[in-house]
Amino acid sequence: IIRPFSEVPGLWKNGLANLYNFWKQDGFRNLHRIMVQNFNTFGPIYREKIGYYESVNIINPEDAAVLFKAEGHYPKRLKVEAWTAYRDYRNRKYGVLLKSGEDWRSNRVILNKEVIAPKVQENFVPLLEEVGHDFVARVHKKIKRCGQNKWTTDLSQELFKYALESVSLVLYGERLGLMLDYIDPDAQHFIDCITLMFKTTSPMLYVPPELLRRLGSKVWRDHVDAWDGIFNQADRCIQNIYRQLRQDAGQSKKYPGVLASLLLLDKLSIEDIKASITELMAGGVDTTSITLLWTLYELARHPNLQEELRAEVVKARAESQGNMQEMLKHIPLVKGALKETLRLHPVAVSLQRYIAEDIIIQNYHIPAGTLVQLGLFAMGRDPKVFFRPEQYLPSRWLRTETQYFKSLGFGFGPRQCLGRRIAEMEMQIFLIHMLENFKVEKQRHLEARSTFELILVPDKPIILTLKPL
Ligand code: HEM
Ligand code: 2DC
Repeated sequence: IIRPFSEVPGLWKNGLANLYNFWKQDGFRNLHRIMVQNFNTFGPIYREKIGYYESVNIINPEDAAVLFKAEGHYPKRLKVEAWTAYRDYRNRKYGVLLKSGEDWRSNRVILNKEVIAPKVQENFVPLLEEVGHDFVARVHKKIKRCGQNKWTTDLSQELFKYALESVSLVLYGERLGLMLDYIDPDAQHFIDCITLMFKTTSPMLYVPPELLRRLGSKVWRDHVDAWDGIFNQADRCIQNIYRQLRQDAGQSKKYPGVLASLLLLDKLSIEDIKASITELMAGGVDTTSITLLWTLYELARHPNLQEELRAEVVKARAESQGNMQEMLKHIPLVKGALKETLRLHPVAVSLQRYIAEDIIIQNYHIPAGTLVQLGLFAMGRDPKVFFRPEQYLPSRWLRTETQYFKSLGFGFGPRQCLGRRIAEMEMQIFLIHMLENFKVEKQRHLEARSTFELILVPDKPIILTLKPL
């Protein structure tokens, strides 16, 4: 027997009261844990309303499959209104991240060809390898300078620079020089702006940004400053390439980067290209760097596993005679480690879709148009979904047991992460280089947890020690 939508358990009748309770529980930073609590209280499906934000939440992989089958031709995520409000306010175009309908699809199809298609991926490998190599050289230098044959530090700033250098090289075909001793202050400002942009977004998920803007609130002003900084820096990079491209018509055979490829392809308007390139540049920093930081943290906590991964990498290097593209096919455990990191420390607390048709989940009828969220953080830690979920076990991804709708860190389907392949290659190449060169250790008492700042990030600095092998 199928039960009506109105009977889905949960607190959805008084959005304002729920917002107040949410705020009392410090929900802005604990969203992921509150979701786990709610699943424990209400079971595998619950309905909620916080402020003006209404959704149905699910946790099972089988239910995720039902959700994604109903996403329709133009999949739509939760609209992050702070992001669209900024663009409306400054009269800037939406990129692929924020577009919808046919406009999204036509842009996404063209971007897929230049960013995610297997054919272009091979162009990225040597670029990412170069940055990985420079990162290792930089760490060796830091170790020498310390004079203790090791380097103990919070690596997050270094990883931000690594990620920005990598994504910029892929997008622009040019180095920013962030692996050098003295770096461009504008690039550092860009990094700080992204962090501020994410941080100031989360409070505005539950209160309309438009309202905050009219009230002249600080969080809105900081948010505008952050995006201004992001757009200004991206504009400078884009202008630079655009000018160069117009000057030397005699093109070299070398791969020119995603931006130049899109300009030469001439299928999207310059304004559309600029909007999406800016999003790719901004989306490519905190996401991969924090995932790498969590991975190093887990490897430091599991020294035996670290040795196992190192052995795999050494063997892969020998088998592929140093050909990186080939090498990437021989590191299943490294790939498993990255999946395992995203299971326990996902970047996105949830995946969401406004469903295009009515569906039935857990025997409840859910009408078309409802915002349905898959609790990605909660799913990754659910013992009904993963055997011994608290254990970091990369090898669980090698087994033949079903992985049906369980590896969703980058989302699913045509609206999944556009940067996925760049991110995966960038992270794999980074780990290869690090494992070949350093041992990673952590302080005995360090226990970090996730905190929600729109994306999930460590709640304290992760101090690691790198020792040359
Ligand atoms: C979208 C995760 C890195 C650019 C997304 C989504 C997730 C995600 C979960 C939403 C997908 C969905 O709704 O199904 C991640 C993770 C990353 C990562 C875990 C790294 C570990 C990157 C990078 C870039 C990027 C490096 C840029 C180079 C984007 C863009 C979208 C997106 C543009 C929106 C796509 C669209 O709406 O069509 N990402 N991401 N991401 N990501 Fe990533
Ligand atoms: C945040 O309740 C929590 O990849 C909300 O690279 C629901 C929600 C909606 C959209 C998600 C967001 C969450 C987390 C950050 C994501 C975003 C879609 C894309 C974005 C997952 C789960 C991200 C980090 C992009 C960001 C690109 C941007 C900076 C230009």
